[in-house]
Amino acid sequence: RPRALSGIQPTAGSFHLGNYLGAVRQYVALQETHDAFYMVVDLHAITVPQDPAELRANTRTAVAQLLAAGLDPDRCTLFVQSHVPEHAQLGWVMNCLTGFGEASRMTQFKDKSAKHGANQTTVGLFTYPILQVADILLYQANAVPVGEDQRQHIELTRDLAERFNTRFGDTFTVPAPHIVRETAKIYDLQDPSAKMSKSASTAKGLINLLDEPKVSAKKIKSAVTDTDTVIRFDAEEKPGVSNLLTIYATLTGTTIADLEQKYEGKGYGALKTDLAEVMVDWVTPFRARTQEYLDDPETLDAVLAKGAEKARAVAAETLAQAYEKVGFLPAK
Ligand code: AQP
Repeated sequence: RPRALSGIQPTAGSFHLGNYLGAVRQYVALQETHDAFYMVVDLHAITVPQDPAELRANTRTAVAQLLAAGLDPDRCTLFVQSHVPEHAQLGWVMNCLTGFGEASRMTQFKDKSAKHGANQTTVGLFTYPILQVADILLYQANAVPVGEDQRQHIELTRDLAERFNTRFGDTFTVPAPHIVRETAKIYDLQDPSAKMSKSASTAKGLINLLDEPKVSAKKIKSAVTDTDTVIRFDAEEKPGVSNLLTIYATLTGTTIADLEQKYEGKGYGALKTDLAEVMVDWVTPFRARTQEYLDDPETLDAVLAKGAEKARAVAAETLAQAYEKVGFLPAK
């Protein structure tokens, strides 16, 4: 089986709809076809200021949501990044292989550092894509399910894997991004030209999966569309309506063409009312399942202990090879 690897941050208490449709849904699908490793990337979460107690709670909530979304610990390896120290260890090696200019070209860093300001921007935020390279290469992953915003980081991963292999001999699998075009970028409900994002979206533009269902329904109903009245998919001319159609089709397993037909001659109000209902029907059981996992900390801890053990077995082997290749003296 090919390997898949991906990670999700525990920075907010709740995943948002973009995280789910762009990434987590693909995690669930790939556990059927791949030897899949998924982790909650707490090391990445401290690249911006964090409250320790909140980080611990959010890490648990992230794991509970991944389970609620359909990850099955018997079919994939689910773990917390900091439980596998090899990430930080290989991260250092990768830091030493990356050009400063190369790292400076990461657009996500440019956006985030501009937002935080020079004094609030840590070196950790700068090198976070390089730690992500180590995250992926440790597992010799073939496929990395992510949203469009991560494409550049996967390119960096490929470059560094190839660079290491060329310089030191074949060591790492060169991974490919697994980006599902239709849902690769879910847009802000209030600004359909921007990505739905936990840090950049306004509260009304962002659907948090763990919010009260009626709050999410209201956000759908007040989504920005356009002054036209026809319901059809056109990402250029009608980004707001197209975003709603994408969300609707994906959550219900229908096609956009079917939806266009269903809403022929109907107004935006009808589409929004129905999608709001779809949203409520989806988030209600999702929230309940998440809560069930949170209410059972022993099971959750057992899942993570088993996941960390499985992950470490793979990560330790890769790290040992990489350490040997770069010339570190083996510890006796
Ligand atoms: N709007 C989106 N559409 C599709 N996929 C998305 N992802 C994020 N936003 C969208 C994907 O979700 C996965 C987890 O992302 P993360 O843990 O790195 O979270 P993030 O990138 O911090 O989420 P945000 O909201 O994008 O945070 P900020 O605002 O801080 O940048 C990734 O695979 C990502 O592609």
